[in-house]
Amino acid sequence: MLQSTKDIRMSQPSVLVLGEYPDWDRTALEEVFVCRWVATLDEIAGKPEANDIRALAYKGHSGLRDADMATLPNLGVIANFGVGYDSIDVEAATARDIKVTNTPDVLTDDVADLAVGMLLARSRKIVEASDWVRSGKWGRVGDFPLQRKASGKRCGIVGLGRIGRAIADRLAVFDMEMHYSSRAPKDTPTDWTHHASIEEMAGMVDFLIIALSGGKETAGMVTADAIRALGPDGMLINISRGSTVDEAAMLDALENGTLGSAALDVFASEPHLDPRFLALDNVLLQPHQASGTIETRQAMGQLQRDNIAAFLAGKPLVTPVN
Ligand code: 8YV
Repeated sequence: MLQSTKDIRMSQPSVLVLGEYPDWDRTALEEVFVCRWVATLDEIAGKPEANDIRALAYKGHSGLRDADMATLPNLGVIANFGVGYDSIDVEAATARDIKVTNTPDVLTDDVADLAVGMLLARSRKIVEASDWVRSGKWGRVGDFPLQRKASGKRCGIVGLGRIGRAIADRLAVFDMEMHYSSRAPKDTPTDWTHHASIEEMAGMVDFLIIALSGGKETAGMVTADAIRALGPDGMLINISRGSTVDEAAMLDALENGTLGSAALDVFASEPHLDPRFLALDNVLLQPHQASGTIETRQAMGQLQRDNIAAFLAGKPLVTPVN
C-alpha cells in the first residue's frame, strides 16, 4: 500500500506527528515521510513551517477542534490512530475540506477479547482470587468464596457494530442468550433478540456490554433508568467510551448496590478518573487498554501510515471517515 519513499518524500516536513508513538511507529513514519514531531500544536502554530503540513498523524483523546485545524492552513488529511474519532471535530474538518481517516477492523478482535476477559474476570473475581492466593489467605483462611456462573446467562450488547458483533459471537459460544440494541434489527442468528430500547433490554439481561462509538450522538445513551433496570444482580461492561454512560448515575448505583457490578476500560475523565471508582470493590478497572497488544497497535500504525501515503499520492484513502 505504501508508496515508495521517492514518490512521497519532500524536502520540507509535510507530515505533522502529534501524540506518543512507540519506536516501531517512529522509525516507520520517518522512513516513509518527512515528519515534524510535536507534543502540542502550539509548537508549530503561527510558524511559517505550519504552511508545509499536508497530513497530520493524530494519536490521542484530548481533542482536535476547528481552531486547532486552523493552525495548519494547508492540512489535507487527519489520520487518526484509533477506530474512534470522537475527539476530532469531523464536521469542522469536512467544512475545511480536510479528510479524516481511522483504523477500523484491525483492533476488533482485541477489543472483543478484552470485553469477554473483563466479563469473566469480574464474574469469577479472578483478580481478587489471585490476591487471595498471594496474600496467603488461601492457606490461612480457606477456600475463596463461591462466585456466580457466567456461561448460559443473558447478555445485552448496546450497539451491534463490528466490535459489538465480535463480542456477541464470542459470548454466543458460552451458550448465552443474546440480546442487542441498535436503531434497526441486524442480520443475526434468528435466536438473538433485537431491542429498540436500551432500558427495555437492560431489564432482561445479566450482562450489559456497551460497544457504541463515542461522540455527541451516543453521549449518555446508557441512562440512569437503564442502569436501574440492569439491577442489583446485573453487570455493566464498557469497552467503548466513558461518555456513553451516565457516569454519575452509574457511580451512585454501584455505591448503593442498585447496580451489582461493573467492568470498565473507559471513563468520562480518563486517565484521571473519578476517585469514587477507586473506593468501590464491585468494579474491575482497566486503563483503556482494549486495543493494547503489540500486534494490533502495529497494525493500527500501519493503517494510519497507509492512509497518509494514499493521501499524499492522490490515491483513494484506505479507511476514510468523511
Ligand atoms: C485508542 C481506541 O485509539 O481505537 C480506539 O478508538 O480507543 C484505542 O484503540 C488507543 O488508546 C490509542 O490511542
